[in-house]
Amino acid sequence: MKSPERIPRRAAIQRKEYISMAKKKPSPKMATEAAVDKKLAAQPENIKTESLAQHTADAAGEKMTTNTGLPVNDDQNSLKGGDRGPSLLEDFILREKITHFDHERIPERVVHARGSGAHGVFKLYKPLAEYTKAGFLNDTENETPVFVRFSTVAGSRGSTDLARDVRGFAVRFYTQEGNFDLVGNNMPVFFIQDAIKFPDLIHAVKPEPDNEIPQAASAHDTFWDFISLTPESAHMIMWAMSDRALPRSYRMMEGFGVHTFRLINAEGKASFVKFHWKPLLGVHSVAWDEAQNISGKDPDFHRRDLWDAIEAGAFAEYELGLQIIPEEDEFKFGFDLLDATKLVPEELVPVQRVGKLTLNRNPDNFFAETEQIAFHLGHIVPGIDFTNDPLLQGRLFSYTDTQLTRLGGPNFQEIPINRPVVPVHNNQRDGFMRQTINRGKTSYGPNALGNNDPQQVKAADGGFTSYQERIEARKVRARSKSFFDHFSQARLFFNSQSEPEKNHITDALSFELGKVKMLAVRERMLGLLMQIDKGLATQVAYNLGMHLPKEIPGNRNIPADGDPAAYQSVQAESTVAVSPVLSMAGTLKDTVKSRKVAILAADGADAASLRIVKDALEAEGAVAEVIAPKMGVITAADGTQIQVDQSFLTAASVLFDAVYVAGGINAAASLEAEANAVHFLNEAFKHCKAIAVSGDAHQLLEATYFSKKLSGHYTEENVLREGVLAGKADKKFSALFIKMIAQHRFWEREKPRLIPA
Ligand code: HDD
Repeated sequence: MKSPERIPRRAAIQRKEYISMAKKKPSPKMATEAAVDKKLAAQPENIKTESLAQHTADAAGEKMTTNTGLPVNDDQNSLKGGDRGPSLLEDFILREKITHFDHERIPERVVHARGSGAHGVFKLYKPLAEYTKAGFLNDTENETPVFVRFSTVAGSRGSTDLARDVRGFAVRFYTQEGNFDLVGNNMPVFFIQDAIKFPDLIHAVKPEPDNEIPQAASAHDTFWDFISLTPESAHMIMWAMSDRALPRSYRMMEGFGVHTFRLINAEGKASFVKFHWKPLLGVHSVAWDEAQNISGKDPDFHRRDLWDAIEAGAFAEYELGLQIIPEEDEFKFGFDLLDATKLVPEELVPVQRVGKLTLNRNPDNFFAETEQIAFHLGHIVPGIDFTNDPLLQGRLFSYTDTQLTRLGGPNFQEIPINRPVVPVHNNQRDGFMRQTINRGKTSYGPNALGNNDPQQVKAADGGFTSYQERIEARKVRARSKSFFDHFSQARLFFNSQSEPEKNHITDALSFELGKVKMLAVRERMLGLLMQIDKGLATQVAYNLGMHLPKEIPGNRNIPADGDPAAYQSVQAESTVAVSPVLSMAGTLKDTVKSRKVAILAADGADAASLRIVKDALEAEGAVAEVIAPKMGVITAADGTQIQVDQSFLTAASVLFDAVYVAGGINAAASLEAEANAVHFLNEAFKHCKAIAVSGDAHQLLEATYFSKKLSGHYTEENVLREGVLAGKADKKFSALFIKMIAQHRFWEREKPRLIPA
C-alpha cells in the first residue's frame, strides 16, 4: 500500500518556529505571557497539533495590523471631521473592526449547543486484525491524535453544565485513513428508534415555542406529553432520570456509541460491535439538589473541571471497550440489535478493553476548535461500517446537512480542526470560503488531460468499499415487529440500581412531573411507569398526590392508516434480570485524583493540623483549597501566615467533593460564629460528602444540625458508613479521610431523609 503522503512536514517546521518564536519573546514578560510560553512548549506534539500550528496565531510581541496587514496607528479613536465632529464613512479601520464584530456569531448547534472540547491521543493495547482492518485499530506503535467534545443536549450555548440531561461524548480520531468520528452519548440507548422522530423529540424537549421556557430542562409539559405517548422512550427515560444525567465530571462518565456498528476484517468478514468508553476515575454523579445549586454558583462547572484538570496535568483517561458479536448471533438476544433503545447486557457479551484515550491538551481557541468541529457519524474508515439501525441511517444524513447552515457552506471540512491529517484530493471545487488552491485544468473524472488524477484507490490499497450486505426486501414505511418490546430493558435498568439510585429516579420523576401543568400528561406518565415497575409508579403517584390510572396509555406513533393494535408494546422479560454494571454503586472508588477538597480555617488555626491533611491530600493528587471568612491570609496560632484561596462569599460546598475543618480552638470559634461556615458543613452533609474535623474544632461540628445524628464513635467502620470523621489530625486520620473521599458519596445518609439545608 502506498504510504500516505504526510502534509504536515511544513507544518512541523512552522510549529517549531512558532514555539521557538514564543519562547524568544522579548523580556520582561508579563506573568500571563510566561504562562502562554509554558503552555506552548508543553503541548504534546503529534501530527494533528503540527497541522493545527499552521493556522495558529499568537499576537504576543507583535504589532497590530488591519486584516490586509496594514500597521495600525490608532485603534482607539475613529476618524472624525473635527475632534467633536461626525465620524467619517472613509474610516476603513472603524468599518473593518465593526463589520467583523457584527458577524462574529454563527448559529449554535441545533442540539448539543453547549459543549467543551479537548485534544488528546488514543493508544491501542492489542491489534484487532481478527475483527477489523482499520489501521488505527491495528497499530499499537503510534498514538492516534483525537479531539473530543462533551456536551449537553437541550440547552443553548450559554446554558448551565448541570442540567438534567444526556451528555454528548463525541470523539474524532485523526487516523492515517482519514477522520473517524464516534459520535456517542454518556447513555447507551436513545429515546427513539427511527431518525424521522428526532425533530419531534427535540421540539418537545427544547423550550416551549410560545415563551421559550424552560432553558436546558426537560421538566415541562411538551417533553412529557411526547414521552407519555411514545413508549419506546421508556428505557432511555430511566437513564435520563437516573444520576447518569448529573455527572460529577466529564472525566467521570462512561461513553457509548449507542448503535450497533460493523467491524470488517481484511478477509471481508464482518462482526457487529458496540463501542464503549470506560473512565479510569470511575463513574460518579452529583445530587439533584446540588446540581441545581451548582447551576447558580458555577454554571461552567464541567467545562472548568475539564479545563483545570488538564492544565494541572490530571489528564482525563478512558478505555475503549468493544462488545463484539459474531454476525451469526444477530438474532439470539431476544431483542433487536438494530433497535437503539436496547443495550447488550455485559453479562451476555463482555466488554473487551482495547485501548486508552487520554485528553492531555486544552484547545487554544474555543471557537476555532470546539465550536467549529463538525462531527459526523458518516466519517468512517475502512474496517468499520454501518448497520441498518434506522436511527443511525437518518443520522448519516443529518450531520453534514446541519453543518451547511451552521458553518456556512460546503467547505467546512477545510477548517483546521476538521482537516484530516492525510491529504485530501478530489474533484469538488469552489463554494463559499474555499481555502484550497487546486492546481490544474481538470476537476472531473474520467479525464485524460490530467492523467485521470486524482486516482481512485483499489480496495487492496485502502480504498473504502461498503460492506456488501445482502438485502432483498420490499420498499416499505414500517417499524419492525422486533422493535415493540418497549419495557423489558427499562425494567432491567431500574432493577439493577442500588436503593439510593432507585430513590433518585423516583425523586427525579416526581420533580419533573411535578413541573408538568397538564394533569392528563402526568396521568399518562403514571400509566407508562406502571409498565416498567408498579412500585416506582405508585411512589411517584404518591409524591404527585395522584392515584394510579385505570387505563394504560398506548403507543400513539401510528401512521394514518395503521392498525393501532399492531403498534402497541409487546410485553417481554429481559433475558438478564439484573446487570450490576448498570448501577454506579460498584464503580471504581480507589482514587482521589483531581478531587476538590475545601479546608475551612480562620485566624488562630492550628497550622500543623491544616498542613498534615493538605499535604496528604495533595500527595494523592487531590486539590485542596483553604476557605476562610475573608480573602488574603490567615494568621495561624503559631504566628505563621496561611494563604487563603477563597472566602465564604465565593466558595460553596457544592463546588467541592469533601470538607475538612482544620484545628485551632479560636479558629473554630470564629467559624462557628460564621453562619456560612456552618451552612458549608450542613450542605456538604446533605449532599452526602466526606467531612473531617480536627479534634479541637469539634465545636463547629456540634453547631451543625447533623452532629446529633451521628453515632459519635469515629471508628473506621462508623466513619466509612457515616462519612464523618473527627479526631486528632495525624497520618492515620488523613489516610482515612482520603479513603472516605474515594468513596465519592455516602448516599445511605439520605435514607432517613433528615436533611434540610
Ligand atoms: Fe445527534 C449533534 C449524539 C441522534 C442530529 N449528536 C450531536 C452531538 C452528539 C450527538 C454527541 C454533538 C456533536 C458535537 O459535539 O459537535 N445524536 C447523538 C446520539 C444519537 C443522536 C448518541 C443517538 C444514538 N442526532 C441523532 C439523530 C439526529 C441527530 C437521530 C437526526 C436525525 N445531532 C444531530 C445534528 C447535530 C447532532 C442536528 C447537531 C449539531 C451537529 O449535529 O453537528 O445533526
